[in-house]
Amino acid sequence: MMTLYFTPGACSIGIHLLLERTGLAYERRRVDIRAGENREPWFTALNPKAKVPVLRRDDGCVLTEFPVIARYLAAAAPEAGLLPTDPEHRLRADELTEYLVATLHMQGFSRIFRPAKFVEDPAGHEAVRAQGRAIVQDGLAIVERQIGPGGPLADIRTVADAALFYILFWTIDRAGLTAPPSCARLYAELRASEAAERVFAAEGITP
Ligand SMILES: N[C@@H](CCC(=O)N[C@@H](CS)C(=O)NCC(=O)O)C(=O)O
Repeated sequence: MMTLYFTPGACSIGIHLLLERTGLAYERRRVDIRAGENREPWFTALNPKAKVPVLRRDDGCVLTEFPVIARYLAAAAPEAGLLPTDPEHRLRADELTEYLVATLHMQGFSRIFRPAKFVEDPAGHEAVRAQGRAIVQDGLAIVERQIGPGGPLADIRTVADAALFYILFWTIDRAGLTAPPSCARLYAELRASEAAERVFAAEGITP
C-alpha cells in the first residue's frame, strides 16, 4: 500500500487532502519536523532532502516534490477528475501548482514562518516576515486571476487544488492574512468537505 509521510499542518496536508479526495488506499506516517525527525537516518534514507511530503508508492519507489506527487496521484485516480483532460487546462493547473509551491510557499511562507533561514540576526526577522507577507499577497492576486471569474481555471477543480488548499490554509488559518474572494471561497468549500474533515482529524488539527 502507498504511504504518505506527513507533518501535521505542513505542506504535506495538500497531498493528504488529495489522497482523501481520490479515495486511493494509503497509510500515513507522521514525521515530526519540529523535533527534527526529518533529519533522522531512517527518514533521510527515504528522502535525502529531509522534507515532507514523501510518497512511497505501491511498488516501494519513493516520490518527492509536491507538484510531482500531486500529478502522480491525480493520474492514478482519473475517476476523481482532478487531472484535466483538456491540455490547456492541464498546463494551467501545472503552472498554478508550480507557482504556489515555488513562489508562495518557498519564497513567501518560508520567510513568514522561518525568517531565520534568510537572516540570522533576530533583529532582522520582522523585516523578512514583512517581505514574505508581500510575496504572498502579490502572489495571491495573480492566483485570483487564474481561478477567479474569466480566469483559465475558473470553476474547474484540478490537481492544483492540493496546493491551493495548503497555501490558503496557511494564508487564512495560520498567518491570518486576507485572501482574495475566489481564493477565499474555494478554501471555504474545500475546508468544509468531508475529505478535509478527515484530514484535519487525522493530523490532529483544529483549523
Ligand atoms: N519543494 C518541496 C518543499 C517541501 C518542504 O519545504 N517541506 C517542508 C514542510 S512544509 C519541510 O519538510 N521542511 C523541513 C525542513 O525544512 O527542515 C516540495 O515541493 O515538496
